[in-house]
Amino acid sequence: MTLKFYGYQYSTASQLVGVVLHEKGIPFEYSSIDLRKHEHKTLEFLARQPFGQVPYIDDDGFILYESQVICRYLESKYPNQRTKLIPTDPKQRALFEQAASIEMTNFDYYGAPAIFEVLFKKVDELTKLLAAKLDVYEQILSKQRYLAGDELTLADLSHIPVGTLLPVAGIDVIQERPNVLRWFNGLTDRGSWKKVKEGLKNTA
Ligand SMILES: N[C@@H](CCC(=O)N[C@@H](CS)C(=O)NCC(=O)O)C(=O)O
Repeated sequence: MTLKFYGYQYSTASQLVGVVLHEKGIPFEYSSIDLRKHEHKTLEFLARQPFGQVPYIDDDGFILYESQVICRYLESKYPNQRTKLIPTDPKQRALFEQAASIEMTNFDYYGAPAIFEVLFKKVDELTKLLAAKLDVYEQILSKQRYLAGDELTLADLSHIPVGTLLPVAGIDVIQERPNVLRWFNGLTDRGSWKKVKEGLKNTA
């Protein structure tokens, strides 16, 4: 069955998925979700993408969201089709991961909020958006111990540094949600975090 792609023309995350679909030459059926008409907040949409965001794909019943994850999935499903986007050689792969991390933490991290601020000029908006996302975390963590299931993964640990700074900045989005708080306290109680908090130093 043809892959179904749900996105919005002016959504940067949808644009990236579109670029990758074209690079890989993967045929797709596109459905426009008009954010101005709040089509991404309907119950039908939320049943497929609980964060109420575009894009997501439906690959023969397999629903997937998060643009970077969709792109990685498409590459791993069609590794030899048209443009190769993720190297398999270990060193080349590590350099790719390094570049991907730089994009997320050094480029998108500053660029996206700057654009948002200039275009919408809503200072409180980011906090409101974060709170709405943590409502979904609260639902997820009411059913499982960690974000990817009942086992700890890197995805959980990745939340620790920024998560500990939120209350310092007066943003109490974690403390207000019992399951998120239970999960987060479990992470910050770990010896690894305590050691980092005490100070990074040689262990060898
Ligand atoms: N991390 C997500 C972000 C998706 C995202 O922020 N989508 C925006 C459009 S670019 C959206 O749907 N915004 C509407 C909303 O958050 O309510 C991804 O990469 O797919």
